[in-house]
Amino acid sequence: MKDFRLYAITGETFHPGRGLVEVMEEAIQGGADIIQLRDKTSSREELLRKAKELRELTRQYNVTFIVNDHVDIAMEVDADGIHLGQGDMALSEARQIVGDKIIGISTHAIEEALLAEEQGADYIGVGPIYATNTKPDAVAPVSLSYVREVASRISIPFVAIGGIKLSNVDEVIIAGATRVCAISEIVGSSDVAGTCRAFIEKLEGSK
Ligand code: TZP
Ligand code: MG
Repeated sequence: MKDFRLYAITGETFHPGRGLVEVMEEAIQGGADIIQLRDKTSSREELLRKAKELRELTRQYNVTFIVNDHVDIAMEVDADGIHLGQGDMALSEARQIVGDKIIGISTHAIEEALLAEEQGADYIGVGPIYATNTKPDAVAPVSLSYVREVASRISIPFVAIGGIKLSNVDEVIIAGATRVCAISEIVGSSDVAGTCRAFIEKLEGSK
């Protein structure tokens, strides 16, 4: 897959009164290089409409587009890939459907990370690093030592997620993350592009 640094996930409750496409376009303009549609409440019809809009936007900017959970919608809009949690469709089953599209897997422990890598995930999520209200059913925060372990033992790209802010990302980077993901800090910002630029600067500075 095309490499990435800043992974922005949608979270419409964090920007009331502002459109989804408008906010995600700002994130891209600030340097986000993967956009994921994550929406646990919309109807299938609504989801499909949003996925089509974000597909069009991401094509325009040549940015990777991932759909969370919904393999069928990812296929229908020709997204670049899908993201699955531990309780979602099995990776092997998903691979049969999506072919060579990107498959990302959420992991919370090294055993899950090693298994995802072995089974052919294209990248893994590592988290939640910190407690977060954005995902009420999230497992307890993993520690920065999990980031260090993944950095030393996993060869596929990994992205740190969960409660990551501009104020705490430095220690995540020091632990070995070269790619980070945020929802509320990015899409809830009054300056979405500026927040993304600030994340990118920190990630660049760590090289
Ligand atoms: N998976 C683990 S934590 C999380 C997801 C989707 C939510 C991250 O949101 P935020 O607002 O960046 O803490
Ligand atoms: Mg899921």
